Amino acid sequence: MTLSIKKFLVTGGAGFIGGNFVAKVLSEEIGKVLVLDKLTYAGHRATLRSWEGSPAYRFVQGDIGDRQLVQQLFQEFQPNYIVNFAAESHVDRSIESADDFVETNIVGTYVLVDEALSYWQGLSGDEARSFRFHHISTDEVYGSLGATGYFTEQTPYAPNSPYSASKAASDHLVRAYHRTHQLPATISNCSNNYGSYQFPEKLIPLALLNALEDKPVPVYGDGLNIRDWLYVEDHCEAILQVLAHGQPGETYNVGGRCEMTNLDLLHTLFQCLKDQADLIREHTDYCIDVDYASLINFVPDRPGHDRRYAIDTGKIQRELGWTPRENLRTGLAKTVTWYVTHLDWCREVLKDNYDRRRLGSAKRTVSDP
Ligand code: NAD
Ligand code: TDX
Repeated sequence: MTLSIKKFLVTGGAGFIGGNFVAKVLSEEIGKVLVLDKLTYAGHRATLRSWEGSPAYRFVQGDIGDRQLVQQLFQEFQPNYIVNFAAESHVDRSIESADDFVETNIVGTYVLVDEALSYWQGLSGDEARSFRFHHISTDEVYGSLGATGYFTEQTPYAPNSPYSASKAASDHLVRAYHRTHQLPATISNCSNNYGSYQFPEKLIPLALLNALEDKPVPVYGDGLNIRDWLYVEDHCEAILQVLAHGQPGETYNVGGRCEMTNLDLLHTLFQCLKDQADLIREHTDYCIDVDYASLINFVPDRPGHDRRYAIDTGKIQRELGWTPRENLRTGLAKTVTWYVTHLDWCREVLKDNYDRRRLGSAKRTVSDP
């Protein structure tokens, strides 16, 4: 895609989608990037290592809720685009405690959008006209679908987890800053992403590592919950299209047009592992004669587990010409190759952070803090 060289302030750029977005902007020489990231358990400098030393890239460790820091970075860097990926992103963790979700997703987004307004009001001419604040959100704000139908941009919000409720609140704040103050803001609500650099707490990387290590793969409930899977690089391209051609005040739904039950997804993943047995043999000590399907381990369901998500991508397709390039087979094949050849990254990000145990499995009781 074509954009004149721009300055992108990317929050949450050391995370999964943000890291892929930074890689796209820098490798395709679309712009300069300043990453602001708190480096929580989910954010890692290792994800951005290839860019260290590049004159087009700068990293600052900090919180989007730190008003003084945010103000200072806006003034120093003078971004054309602010892209807000920073968030607590894991539903299971939000079941254990929603504190960080409220703090970052709601309060942090409020501080960021509020400071973006002051910054934008200080711009003039073309700089002011072309400035965009883009907020990354999720299809989970729409709640759960029955057997039929799709989420459109008109679907009423009905979030069911503390995570999706906090994302819904942040979407409302961004939208309100456009309606009330005319801040040129856009929002995208995307379905489940997969690809390189995803922290191994989410279904695909967790199942992939467990299967490689011949460990049980936990499947919540009956495994028939449906998600709409999108390869992360397709999501990053959609974001660039929204920045370049999206209308301020608009929301764009982004999805893979790839609905799958969790069980079907896992069987497809296992087939990809089988297909890449030679690569696994070459890069690891793991046994490749594993009956991966036998590792499936049904465990108690996630409380409040949404049954089905499916995105109608008609608007972004019609108005911005975006469609996903990868299908699940090609995207998963790339993902398996990436993880098998980046097990050092997995070890580094998991170390002292997360042992891949089940999170958020039980409803909280009165005695819980
Ligand atoms: P992630 O958990 O991998 O990364 C989040 C990043 O934000 C981390 O680098 C973390 O350190 C950083 N961060 C957290 N709190 C911060 C704070 N207070 N200040 C600054 N940085 C902070 O998440 P992800 O999967 O890359 O998701 C990115 C965004 O996309 C999120 O807003 C998420 O809600 C949204 N989203 C994710 C998916 C998905 O499938 N992963 C789908 C749709 C939307
Ligand atoms: O071990 C598991 N077993 C399992 O059956 C895990 C981690 C998940 N699941 C199920 C729950 C979901 O139905 O797999 C499905 C996918 O789960 P996650 O990977 O946790 O993703 P999900 O809860 O669908 O949310 C993701 O997509 C939307 C991201 O984490 C969100 O940030 C994004 O907004």
